Amino acid sequence: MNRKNVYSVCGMCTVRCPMMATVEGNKVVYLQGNPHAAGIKGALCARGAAGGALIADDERPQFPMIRAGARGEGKWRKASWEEALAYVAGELSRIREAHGARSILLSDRGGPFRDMHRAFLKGLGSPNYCNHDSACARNVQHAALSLFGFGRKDVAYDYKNSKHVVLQTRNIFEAINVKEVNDLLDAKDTGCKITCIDVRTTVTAAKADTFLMVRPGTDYALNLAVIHELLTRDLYDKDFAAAWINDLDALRAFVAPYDADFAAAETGLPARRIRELADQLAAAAPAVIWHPGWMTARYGDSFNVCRTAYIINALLGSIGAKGGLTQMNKPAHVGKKGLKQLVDLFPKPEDKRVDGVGWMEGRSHFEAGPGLVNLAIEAIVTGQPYPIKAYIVHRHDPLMSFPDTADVKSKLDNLELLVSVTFSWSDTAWYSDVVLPMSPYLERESMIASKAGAAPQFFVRKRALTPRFDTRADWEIYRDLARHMGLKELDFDSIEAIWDFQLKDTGVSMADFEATGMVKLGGPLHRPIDEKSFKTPSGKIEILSAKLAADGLESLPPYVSPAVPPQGRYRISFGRIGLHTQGHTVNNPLLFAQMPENELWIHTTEAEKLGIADGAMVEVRNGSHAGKLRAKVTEGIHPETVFMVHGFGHTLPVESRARGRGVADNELMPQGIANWDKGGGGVCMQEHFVTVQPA
Ligand SMILES: Nc1nc2c(c(=O)[nH]1)N[C@H]1C(S)=C(S)[C@@H](COP(=O)(O)OP(=O)(O)OC[C@H]3O[C@@H](n4cnc5c(=O)[nH]c(N)nc54)[C@H](O)[C@@H]3O)O[C@H]1N2
Ligand SMILES: Nc1nc2c(c(=O)[nH]1)N[C@H]1C(S)=C(S)[C@@H](COP(=O)(O)OP(=O)(O)OC[C@H]3O[C@@H](n4cnc5c(=O)[nH]c(N)nc54)[C@H](O)[C@@H]3O)O[C@H]1N2
Ligand code: SF4
Ligand SMILES: [Mo]
Repeated sequence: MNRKNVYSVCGMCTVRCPMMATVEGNKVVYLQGNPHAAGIKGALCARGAAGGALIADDERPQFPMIRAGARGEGKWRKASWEEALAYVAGELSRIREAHGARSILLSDRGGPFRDMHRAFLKGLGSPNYCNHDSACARNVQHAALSLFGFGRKDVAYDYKNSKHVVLQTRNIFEAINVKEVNDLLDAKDTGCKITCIDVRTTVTAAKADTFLMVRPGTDYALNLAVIHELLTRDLYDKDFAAAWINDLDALRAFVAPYDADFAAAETGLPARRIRELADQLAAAAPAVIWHPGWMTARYGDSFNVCRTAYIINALLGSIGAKGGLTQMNKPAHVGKKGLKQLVDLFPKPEDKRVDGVGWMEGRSHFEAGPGLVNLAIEAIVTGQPYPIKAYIVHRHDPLMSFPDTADVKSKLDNLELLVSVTFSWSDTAWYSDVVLPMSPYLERESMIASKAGAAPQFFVRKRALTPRFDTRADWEIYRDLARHMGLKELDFDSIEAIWDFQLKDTGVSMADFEATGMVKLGGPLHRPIDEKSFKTPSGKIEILSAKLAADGLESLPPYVSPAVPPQGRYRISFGRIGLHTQGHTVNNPLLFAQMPENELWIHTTEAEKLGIADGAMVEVRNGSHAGKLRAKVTEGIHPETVFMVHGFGHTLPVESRARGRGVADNELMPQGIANWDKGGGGVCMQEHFVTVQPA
């Protein structure tokens, strides 16, 4: 049979590594990283390699479905695409007529493939586009914006050239991005030092030169002490600071009381090791990276941890430096035009955002783009500042990614229409009124994506396989919805027509993607910091942010020691594992076989007190929420906390493998969506305490 190689983009997680699928007939023969993509080295991670099992799996939505019973009851009516799309379009039209276009909310997972559905929503006239990020990296994003005026993705981590990388709340070797892993391992081979700061011994801790186990929630104290050391012992980059950092005196005065001894008492680390770290970083500067974190929706002060991490980088002169946080290049930086965007075809909606982001008191410092979906969900209940009646959930599972499923369900109950666009089952899809099943990534093509970097590029996902079931690509789904609703601007006959639209005036044609699946636009280019770099009012790094002040927030709030867990309780902590992506791979046959359930990490001394042996079943509980899983008894976790991998504890009958295996950490955070950080916008998911007992 005819064997061919198709350039695609891995869709097993949000990183979207460029890849190549070898197919024969309509079967996958082999999946690998795109051999032409720098840093990928032809590799996929374990999840990427399991893409074939996703295709083979029958336990995914196979055709459009309209709810026939109560929400979540699992009674469905099979529908044709024509019927399902006409139904959704009819309901959207009705709701728009009754409550205005602004009553329609859409949330997604962010990333480079959003143009079509964002354009659809904007074309309808709604300002309410949100993404998942208040459950993930909003604190990092807002930390970067508050200091630099640009976002977290406007700098790259130049691991390859780095001499010392500090990974704080960042498990880089298990929470995987293939290129990052490769780059950091390469750097390690040539002498780069790694310091890992975590509450437990991860794979990253095992590979690090220095591992600092901190008391959960005390990272802000540690960072303030490092700043104290850098400033009081003149270890910082004075030239960089003089040229580019404002408010250094205020910072100096603020950190005066926070010395290494102070932080030692808070974190449990010896003061000597904190001073040593400052010395090591100063010696390696400016080729250092203090990672500001990724999944930082954890504590009431995570935003301050992110901000101080960036400030440490600034003091070491690593912002813009080789081996530090280098400036990202977009097409314009290498003299090229970017992709033409569908969202630009429509005028900006007149209404203000329902989440209040960008305009409401206390919320004007937040970035409008993706908003804060937790606050939009709150508006579904309160009807303030105005009602939300329809919610399209695209590649997003708010019922699992926000705390307390029942609580979030009760909020969604106020909707007149809930639609899921997804390729797998999820709690949210199961609770929806309509499921519009997307073809998994190997069975669909996507719009051309643009990737910033040292060498910016365009890349494309082509369709490797014909869909096994009656599923569609997202561009087809929204194109057809647009047709039903009279949005002529989005009426494209084919993906080729969309690609041509995107490439107009770029000087690039589809033929240019043939050889490698990518088109390099220029570079690699290293741009040192200049007057145009920082997008703040002063053009410099502003330690004291006027935007934060205008919302009544302190730029340098005093450190508050985290609550010690009440007697008999443990702080909940959670994170990722190399074998799974959030909640949506647990039912993948291959990945399930390798890791069918999560376990509860608990410190040896605590387990002994509770009479729990390694491998024994335990019950973990918070109020009326409880679940049973196996204990992993280890010295390698801080005694104040218990840890579990997120994404388990599935309950849906349509997921025969994942159902009933392990526990959902998000269920142990009662009404936790209401606890969010007013500075950074992230939900504070580790401010919850659980009990543990033998099951
Ligand atoms: N308690 C707790 N909560 C957490 C976390 C935690 O560790 N603990 N982690 C947080 C983090 S870091 C994040 S990023 C969020 C993640 O949570 P979400 O943003 O909800 O992301 P996923 O679970 O990856 O995917 C959501 C749904 O999209 C579907 N999907 C995946 N890929 C595609 C695609 O290409 N197209 C379409 N249409 N659908 C797709 C999946 O099958 C899944 O049903 O959760 C956050 N919430
Ligand atoms: N394999 C895999 N890779 C992924 C994903 C996936 O689902 N699976 N998801 C992707 C996504 S969406 C994201 S956001 C990233 C997340 O990437 P990371 O943020 O690196 O991953 P996490 O595992 O959420 O958290 C990192 C570490 O924080 C630690 N931690 C918890 N509390 C504290 C604390 O108080 N202080 C310190 N210093 N550390 C603490 C946890 O023990 C954990 O090891 O991973 C991405 N990559
Ligand atoms: S990190 Fe792994 S799962 Fe994620 S896109 Fe890359 S290969 Fe796929
Ligand atoms: Mo995330």
